[in-house]
Amino acid sequence: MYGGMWKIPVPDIRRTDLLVVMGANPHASQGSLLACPDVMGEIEGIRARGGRVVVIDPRRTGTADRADEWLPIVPGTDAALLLAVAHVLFAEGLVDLGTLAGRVDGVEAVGALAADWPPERVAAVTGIDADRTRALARDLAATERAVVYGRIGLCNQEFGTLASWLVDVVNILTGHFDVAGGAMFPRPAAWPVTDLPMPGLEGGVPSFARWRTRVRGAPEVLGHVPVSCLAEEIATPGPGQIRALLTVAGNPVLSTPGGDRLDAALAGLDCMISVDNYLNETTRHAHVVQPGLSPLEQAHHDDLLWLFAVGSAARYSPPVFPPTDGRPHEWEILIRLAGACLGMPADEVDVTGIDDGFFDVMASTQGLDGPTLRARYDAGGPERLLDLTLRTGPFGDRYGEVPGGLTLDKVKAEPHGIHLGPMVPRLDEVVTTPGGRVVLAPLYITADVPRLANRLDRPGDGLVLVNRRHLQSNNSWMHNVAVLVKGRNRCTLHIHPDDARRCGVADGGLAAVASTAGRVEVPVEVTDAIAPGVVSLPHGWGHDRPGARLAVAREHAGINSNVLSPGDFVDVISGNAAVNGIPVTVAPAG
Ligand SMILES: Nc1nc2c(c(=O)[nH]1)N[C@H]1C(S)=C(S)[C@@H](COP(=O)(O)OP(=O)(O)OC[C@H]3O[C@@H](n4cnc5c(=O)[nH]c(N)nc54)[C@H](O)[C@@H]3O)O[C@H]1N2
Ligand SMILES: Nc1nc2c(c(=O)[nH]1)N[C@H]1C(S)=C(S)[C@@H](COP(=O)(O)OP(=O)(O)OC[C@H]3O[C@@H](n4cnc5c(=O)[nH]c(N)nc54)[C@H](O)[C@@H]3O)O[C@H]1N2
Ligand SMILES: [Mo]
Repeated sequence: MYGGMWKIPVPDIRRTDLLVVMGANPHASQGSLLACPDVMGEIEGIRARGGRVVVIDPRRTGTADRADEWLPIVPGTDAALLLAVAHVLFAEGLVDLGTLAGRVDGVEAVGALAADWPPERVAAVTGIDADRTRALARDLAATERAVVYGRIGLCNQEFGTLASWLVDVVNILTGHFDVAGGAMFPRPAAWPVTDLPMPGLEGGVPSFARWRTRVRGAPEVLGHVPVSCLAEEIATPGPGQIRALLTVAGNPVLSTPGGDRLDAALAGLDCMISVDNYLNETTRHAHVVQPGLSPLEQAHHDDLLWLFAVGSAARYSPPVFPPTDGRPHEWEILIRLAGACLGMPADEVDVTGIDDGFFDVMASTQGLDGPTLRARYDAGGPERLLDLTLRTGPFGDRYGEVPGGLTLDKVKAEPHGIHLGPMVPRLDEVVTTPGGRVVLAPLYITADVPRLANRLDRPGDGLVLVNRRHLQSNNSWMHNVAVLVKGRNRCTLHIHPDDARRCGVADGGLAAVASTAGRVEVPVEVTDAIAPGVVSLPHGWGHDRPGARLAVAREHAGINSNVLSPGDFVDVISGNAAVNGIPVTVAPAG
């Protein structure tokens, strides 16, 4: 739509008057692709200034509890709801692109698609009244500062691409795009590595399915294939079989669909190297583990998340503790591994040379000569790169050309960081499609609408499983910290009282949950904070594998919910796993 996969708009929650949250729970996650200090305080601020917050989620989350309205939706049907919203916008003449007028291609194409999706057609499937859908469309159109925000519950589902695309479509059709209070492209002080041109996106035009996976034939998307293919690619013999694996800060045995099958497959690799601080469910299979320094032993300036921050700012944190045992920094480990993967003996890799070369590439994208610039620095590594990206970023001093501009030294002198203002319109700068126009209706995406139409005719699924996050977990890796796991067991099945009664399970009892992929036994928590027909489990638990060195986590093991995620239940056009909306059965265990 905009010429690159990292061009992701974020909701301007500090200035909006109507926030529609779909499939996100900032109360737990603290904001996803939405970096904002005190994110819930800002969301409550919308109501405090007379605005409104609507949460569309199958669960009544902590965010929904603080909103004006909770609309429980049937999992996986958000794309249908949003197409109906678009339908109303066109049918009632409410489309108004605002500042984007004349800069968007494909508006008519979206109108033609949406014509077939009146709210009445989808209400029975989404569970949201046609009248409510119409009112939502009218409110979005009539509110000067309004925005729809969709996150992981929207993309990690069966129609993830369509739903995520339609969030932007609705924001654009209602004129709430690239303007204050709408969806905007943030402006990081230090430009991130994601600004580099992407292979496979030359000229801003993506091509897909340039190759397919060996076993299942899944199409490549921007160089990626579904991680749910990994176990079969390792386990299936033949030419092209994966025999070596490098993991960096990932725990896919717990985080990916069919994690139990991946667990078994990893044991058969010829070579596995993990860069990780913990010996956990995944890294226990590694032949070599390279622990980087702890985050507290390293300096920090974020490279990625400022790209999704509601304001511009820069902040540098020095290490809290000096590293004690002379271990290398993670960036050195990674450069050495990269060299080794290219066939160099690990101890002969020219770490300094590769670091210099990378600096030169980064400098050249700014029209600067790397070797000349490097002569100004005493040392290489991340801080030299950070100084470069700050100084050549939107607030930088461009090495003296812009007096008073930012440098790393200036940022270091302000331990609490430097505020650089709210988001500003920057469509022209960001969009790199041919002609610099927003491609509102990419064919690759719109061709998926018939699959969604088929979903409308599918009989009801019975119970479906969705995911939930908790403030005190971070995916799988906070569970070995005693203070974060003490108290009530959080790895429980949430189920509505009506469903509990029907399935014969009781609060505090043990339930057997089964899908086509697997089966787990898990304690039950009966709650009305979930829609009937939906159950929920958190992911990232299941710390009972032998060989992991996680003594605290083992005491609070829980179950791996991804045993229930079928690897072939994917959002077909992205290949991304649907870990939400999985059909399951629930019965008393034993
Ligand atoms: N404390 C904490 N913070 C985290 C993380 C963590 O594990 N713990 N993880 C980090 C990561 S990696 C990410 S990606 C972000 C994610 O951050 P968020 O996107 O805010 O993720 P969740 O909190 O999982 O909220 C997703 C919501 O989607 C709902 N949902 C499920 N299926 C559907 C559906 O079909 N439709 C709709 N409308 N809703 C649905 C779920 O009920 C859930 O409330 O959080 C990050 N922050
Ligand atoms: N069912 C279900 N599955 C999901 C999701 C869901 O909502 N539901 N969410 C999905 C999402 S959005 C995501 S992002 C993935 C997350 O999946 P993963 O990224 O695989 O999971 P994490 O638990 O975050 O793994 C982080 C790893 O980094 C290590 N680590 C921590 N700090 C450091 C460090 O400083 N350096 C290094 N090198 N390693 C470190 C930890 O020990 C851990 O092994 O899970 C996905 N899986
Ligand atoms: Mo994530």
